[in-house]
Amino acid sequence: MAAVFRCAGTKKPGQQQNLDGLIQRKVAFASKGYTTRRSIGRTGVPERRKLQKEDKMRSLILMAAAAALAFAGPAFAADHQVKMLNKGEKGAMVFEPDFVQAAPGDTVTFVIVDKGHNAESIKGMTPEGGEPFKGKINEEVKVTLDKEGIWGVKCTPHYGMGMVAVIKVGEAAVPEEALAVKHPGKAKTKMAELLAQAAQ
Ligand SMILES: [Cu+2]
Repeated sequence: MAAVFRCAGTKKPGQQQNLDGLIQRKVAFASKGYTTRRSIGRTGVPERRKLQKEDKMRSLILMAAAAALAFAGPAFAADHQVKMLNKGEKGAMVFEPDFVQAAPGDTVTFVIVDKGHNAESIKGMTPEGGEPFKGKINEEVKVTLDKEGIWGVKCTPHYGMGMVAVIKVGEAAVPEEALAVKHPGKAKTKMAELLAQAAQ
């Protein structure tokens, strides 16, 4: 309010009235919660709408920036979907894809597409501290990959037919223990290929 008195001496009576009116409008705006950071023109309502619009725009921009930060951050976890199929690009009885590169904190979901499959972690092929899992036949399994390392996964009834998959979490090396695991039938060569891929 100090400005009012400072200006008053230099204003003619009419101008003083205008100034008083302006102050009153500012006070009215302030009491309604509107900003008084900038001068408010004679046309009260359109100016107020303009300010509201600008405030809305500002908060939208802030929200967009916050969302962009959240998505760009390393904490954003992905869900990798692995289909269980009777026939896939690589032949009969397959996980597709059969190799997944994941980041710690990601999840992998074994999706039921065809009946008669399951997803089970292979003994000796789990990251240190990783919780082994075993889905029932026709059960969708979602696993949280919170530990870096290598997961070997099999479909129990089709293990010997080579229905296996490897999930690599982070930049882990393939441990000797995982390389030493014995696999039946076609899973033997299939797993050797997948572990070679994981070692790259
Ligand atoms: Cu299967």
